[in-house]
Amino acid sequence: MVAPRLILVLGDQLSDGLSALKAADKTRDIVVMAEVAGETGYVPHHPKKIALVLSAMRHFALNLREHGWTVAYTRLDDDGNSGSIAGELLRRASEHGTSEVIATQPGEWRLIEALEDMPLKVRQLPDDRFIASLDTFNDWAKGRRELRMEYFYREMRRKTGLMMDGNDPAGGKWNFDHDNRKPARPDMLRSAPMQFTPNEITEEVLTLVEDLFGDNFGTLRPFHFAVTRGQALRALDHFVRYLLEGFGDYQDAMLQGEAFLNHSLLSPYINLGLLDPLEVCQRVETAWKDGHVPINAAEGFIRQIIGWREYMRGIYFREGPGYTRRNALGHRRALPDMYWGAETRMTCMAEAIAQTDTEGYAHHIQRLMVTGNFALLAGIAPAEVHEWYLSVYVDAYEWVEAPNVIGMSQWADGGIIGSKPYVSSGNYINRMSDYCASCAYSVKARTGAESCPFNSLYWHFLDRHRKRFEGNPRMAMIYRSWDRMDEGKRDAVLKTAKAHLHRLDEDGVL
Ligand code: FAD
Ligand code: DLZ
Ligand code: SF4
Repeated sequence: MVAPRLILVLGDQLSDGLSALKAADKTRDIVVMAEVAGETGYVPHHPKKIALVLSAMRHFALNLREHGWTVAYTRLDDDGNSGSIAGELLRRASEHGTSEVIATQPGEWRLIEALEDMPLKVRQLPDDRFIASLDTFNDWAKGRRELRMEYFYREMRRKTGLMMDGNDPAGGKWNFDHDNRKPARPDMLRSAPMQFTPNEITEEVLTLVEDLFGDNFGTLRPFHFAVTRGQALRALDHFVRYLLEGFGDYQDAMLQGEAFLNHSLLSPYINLGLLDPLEVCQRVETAWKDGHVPINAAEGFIRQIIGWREYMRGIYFREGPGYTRRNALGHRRALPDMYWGAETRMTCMAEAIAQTDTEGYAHHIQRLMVTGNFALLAGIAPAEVHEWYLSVYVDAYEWVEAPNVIGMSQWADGGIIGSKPYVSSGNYINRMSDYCASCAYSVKARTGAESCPFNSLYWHFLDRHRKRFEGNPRMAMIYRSWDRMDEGKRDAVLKTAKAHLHRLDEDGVL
């Protein structure tokens, strides 16, 4: 008899069409899936994230078995669980008398290297659940002085044909962002993302996670995520029907007590492999073609997926394993306790972090312009910021989290992703949200203990990194305004920033 091969399916590879499954022979091979401490513990993941991954894995394994696959599944609390993916492969290899493994390339260098180092014959196939292969991305990037997402996105529109009129973009423009970015109105009625009641399998996982990870940051219950492809498809349908219409208009808005607004909450499902990015975009395109949603909503949404998501992955793999250690601005401050829930008087930070705790979710602008902006202005070590984001969001996997944090948010890669840092004073947050009206700090003030910390920290950041940024044409105007301020005022702003930072270091909160 020919020895079976082991077919590795990781927790975020839950796709029927996974390249490792496509290369396998159902009648001969054994699918290996393993809940292991190495994966549940490489960062202190939010309990909702662990529960989502484990429950989705168990459902996926069940489905594979129903379709005739032999699955060797290890539960986290099984006796003999070796604690790592490599250990489980070795255990199964010895059990089944084989030394051959077929895997789909993991989304993290750490695991790619672990598979390469194994004393088994491991074949890592490309992960083709993306629109651009890594070769396609590298070909696009080769020889370019700047890797701007917008140009990559246009290539992806051409490649997929999404919202194209022949060779031209539908509606005559590639990008409708000037119609977007409206602030939210508190009286807007909108539906919430779809919620699912946990079944027996999920309940069992929730109890396990409660026991083992109850001390991690984040609230486990209530748990309403989709854990199967069928449920994820229903969540997609719900988003397209009820929320997509306002997606473009309100994608940058922030509102107290409203975690989701018009956002899709689909990233957890796409990243797990339950939804295919192209099918999601095609569904959105159809809604636009059928006249159910405006062009700015459909184009804005599709750009996030075939543009930003694909681009981020390309950068992560192009830049190599050292990317998460980059620190172009030399930031060294420890991550303050505020990020782990210590009570803060800053309403914007309190809102973003509280919903991160309860939901394992914050939308893009909260991640970028509230928690990310604050960390950058305050000079927090990017590696600590990276670890926080990787831990606390249910959709966080290194291939997508690291370029968003190290590159886009913290400018720690020295400008590969962003030509200038995403920094702003409190003004931006005030414009896009209703946070400032109920904040203990004054968004109108730049100096004094009660002034909005973003205001003085913004200038402190620009002043301390002047050498780096003053030659950047996109930042020249800002430096001119700083220089036009009278010297006494500038000193007072910098003194206020230092006082805020001192308090942050002393108390861990502002
Ligand atoms: P929507 O607002 O509904 O957007 C639709 C989809 O577009 C998302 O589901 C997602 O698949 C995709 N998307 C949008 N923006 C991005 C982006 N910048 N990069 C990649 N995909 C994007 N996204 C993750 O999936 N995992 C992360 O760990 C992650 N960390 C982030 C950290 C920071 C500091 C920042 C600024 C952004 C991060 N993002 C991350 C990107 C983005 O914030 C999330 O994809 C989005 O908030 C997910 O919520 P949603 O599904 O409701 O998105
Ligand atoms: C995130 C995660 C968690 C929490 N647990 C597991 C697990 O027990 N077993 C597994 O195969 N995968 C898990 N994952 C997903 C992996 O961490 C993910 O595959 C890698 O980080 C690569 O993206
Ligand atoms: Fe945030 Fe400043 Fe507004 Fe307070 S005043 S909510 S700290 S931006």
